[in-house]
Amino acid sequence: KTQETVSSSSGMASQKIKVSEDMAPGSISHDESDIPTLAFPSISRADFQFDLEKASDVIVGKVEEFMDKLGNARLVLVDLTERSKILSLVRAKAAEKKIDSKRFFTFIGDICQLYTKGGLCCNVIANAANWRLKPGGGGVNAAIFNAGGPALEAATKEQARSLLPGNALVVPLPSTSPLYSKEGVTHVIHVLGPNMNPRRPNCLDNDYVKGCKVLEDAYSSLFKGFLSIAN
Ligand code: AR6
Repeated sequence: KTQETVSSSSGMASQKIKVSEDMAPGSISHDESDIPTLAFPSISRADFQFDLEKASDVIVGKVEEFMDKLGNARLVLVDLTERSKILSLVRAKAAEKKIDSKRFFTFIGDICQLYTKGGLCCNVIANAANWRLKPGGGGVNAAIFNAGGPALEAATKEQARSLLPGNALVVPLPSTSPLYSKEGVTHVIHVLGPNMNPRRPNCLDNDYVKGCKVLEDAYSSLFKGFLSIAN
């Protein structure tokens, strides 16, 4: 008996997993939900106004660096619309570097509804947070705290009250959170990226030497945090 699960809302990131009862041990079996998967937004790209080309270079560079540590785990860069420039740039640069598209791919959709709306199973999602780790503020932070409910807010407070730029915080999600019960998300990783927006705290005033370093640190902390859960 063979079943196929196709998870793609866009056709851009088509993942096809075959489930077969007579597969050899060790080959891909089970369904997609068994594969540790981190979905992450492009950190600092919108409200924090980080340069698009530089942000895409940092993402692809860091993904490449972590590829051989992933085992069977997957990394998925998410954005809301098919017009997303960061997704197309990252896809092109990842293809140039011949990064394995089964281990790293892009996906269009709301990071809070990847399973229910997109059919993509992600046990971990990353948040582009603010330094106070507070709900609201717009962007993906508002969406994730809203979807995670009071359980996410309480679990976050238990771990820490603030975050420095370039750092990530792994928060185990209580099963009472709708993100857990509906979407299958067991952990949220808050990440604080560099800020280039003069109207937000700790603005780097276009210092991209520092900015790129902080963004690289942010993705390193994020991917290390994910691997500590996945392995
Ligand atoms: N699903 C997937 N991607 C999203 C979603 C979503 N629901 N919402 C936004 N994005 P941003 P930052 C994408 O602004 O630049 C907040 O106010 C978006 O298109 O969320 O790091 C916090 O409180 C973009 O590609 O994060 C902080 O103060 C990416 O997520 C500040 O914004 C990041 O955009 C952080 O700013």
